Amino acid sequence: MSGQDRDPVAVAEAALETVAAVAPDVRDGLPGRRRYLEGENPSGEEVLAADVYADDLLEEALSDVDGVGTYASEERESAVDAGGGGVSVAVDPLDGSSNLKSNNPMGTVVAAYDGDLPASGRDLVGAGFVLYGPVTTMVAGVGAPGDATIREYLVTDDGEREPLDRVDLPDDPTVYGFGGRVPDWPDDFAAYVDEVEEELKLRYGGAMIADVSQVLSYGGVFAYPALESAPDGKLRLQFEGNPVAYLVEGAGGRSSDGDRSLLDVPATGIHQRVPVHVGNAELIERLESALS
Ligand code: FDP
Repeated sequence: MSGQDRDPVAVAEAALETVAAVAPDVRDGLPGRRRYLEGENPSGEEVLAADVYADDLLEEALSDVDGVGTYASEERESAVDAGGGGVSVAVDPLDGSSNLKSNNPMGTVVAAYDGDLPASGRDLVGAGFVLYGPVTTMVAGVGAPGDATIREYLVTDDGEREPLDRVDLPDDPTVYGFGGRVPDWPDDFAAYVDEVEEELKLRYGGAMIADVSQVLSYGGVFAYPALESAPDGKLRLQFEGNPVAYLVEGAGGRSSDGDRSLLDVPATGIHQRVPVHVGNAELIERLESALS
């Protein structure tokens, strides 16, 4: 059986295991790579030496996974052909890397799509993230969206995954975190925030994956919304919006671009941006009403 014929869910599982295996090397490489390099990534952001280092490690390891046909990353303009066909992996090698300067948490995000990129979130066959916090953990699931059980793992120093608990959003939400400058928020979003801050407490750390992890742990809502200056927001659908939607929806929550599940947003480009809102279903329903 050629790699291209391998069960896409098995390929996604192997890709997630590979990301966990590389995570200790990514983490170990951070201390000496906190400086910015010249130039920008395809989204026009500054690039740290650590971004490039993590991207190179992940490209090499994931391209070797039997059944992975394409590797795409936030740090590269175009996808890399890893044999063609099969599963496409889309990776944010260091999500929240501007936190490296202040030594706050960051993550690695991976999305495995059964098909060519750009792909719909409905084509996901697995997704996960590594969180480089006080402890290195992974939150991940495989299968079609809605079928996946989302689980947290401890990532050992050897890059092995030790299963911890199943991840289910707590029913009683407590935290919120919203990106973007307050004067840049559209009025309807700002009105929603006024309501939410009466009920929940602010937790915003500036790395999507760390902020989403707080929502998964405590319940609540995370958003990087549409801004007056950037109607599509900041985050990218293929690398951030879709995998986070897959995980939060799999944990019993909801995702939205303001109107519909992020998984239903048509894919138009590898680096396309999208407003991201994820969290407890009731909070996302209220958000959609506020923005309609
Ligand atoms: P970063 O630019 O540090 O990589 O992916 C982009 C991202 O971080 C997200 O992880 C994070 O949620 C957001 O940008 C933070 O943006 P702000 O600095 O505007 O808060």
